[in-house]
Amino acid sequence: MSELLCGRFRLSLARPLVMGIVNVTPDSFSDGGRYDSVAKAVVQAERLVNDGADILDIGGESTRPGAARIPDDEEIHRVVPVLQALQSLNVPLSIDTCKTAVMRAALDAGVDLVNDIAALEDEGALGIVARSQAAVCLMHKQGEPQGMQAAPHYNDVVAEVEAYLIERRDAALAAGIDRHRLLLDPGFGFGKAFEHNVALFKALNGQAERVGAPLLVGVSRKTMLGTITNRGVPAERVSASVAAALLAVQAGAAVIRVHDVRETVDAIKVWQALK
Ligand code: 9MG
Repeated sequence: MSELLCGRFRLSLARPLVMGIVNVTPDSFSDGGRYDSVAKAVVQAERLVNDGADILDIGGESTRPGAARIPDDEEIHRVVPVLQALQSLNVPLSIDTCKTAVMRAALDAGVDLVNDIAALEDEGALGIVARSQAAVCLMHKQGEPQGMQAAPHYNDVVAEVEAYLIERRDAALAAGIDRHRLLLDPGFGFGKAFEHNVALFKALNGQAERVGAPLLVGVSRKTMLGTITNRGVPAERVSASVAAALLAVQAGAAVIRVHDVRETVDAIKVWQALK
């Protein structure tokens, strides 16, 4: 049975894992910055754990399309106190960052997983993670969050995304990261038009085998679901997100990154009992 080596934890992948999102970002696209202080982030994290989250993903810089970048020290200042406060929860903690300096600070604060939308491309990132015990999620994106949705272009989106994931997997392995520490992610909504996201979603079946590592999928409340359901407000996309999460786990996703943990956990339990 496959396992994910994840810092302090060995996580069985015999059932899909639910990663709950904790944004410590004043401009977060779906929660409007309600959890922008340490105390509020901790309350949010505890709620997600009670709702059944297997992993908490803590992010200090918004990655939504058009979001502004913040300096390294500001991001560290936002996330490290939250990571320190959450250590005692005894739940795997993930840091959502693409910056080497933030990874270093988060690893020093005891983080168990590095969730990098830039697949450890920042200078020094591969080495920092290799020297730790943390798991890592390597995600595909085209362009940068500031302008990535302006004109995404692919000749064959599935082939190009999978080739990139294989290239970054091999870079991680070459740096000394054990394959049991790896998750790969096609990166829904990151430099992808609606039709690219649909083609990628329909290709999830068998993708983990093709790219050689378990998949993390994040579609929670994203624009592609708003387009399908005609819901312009992210918070109104909960049912759509649960439906998409179920389809993703049915197609073999190992980890689902979600805002709505309780709803997703219940749906996965029903799927497992009745499938
Ligand atoms: C930070 N973040 C936002 N969306 C994401 C997604 O789809 N995957 C991963 N790994 N991280 C994401």
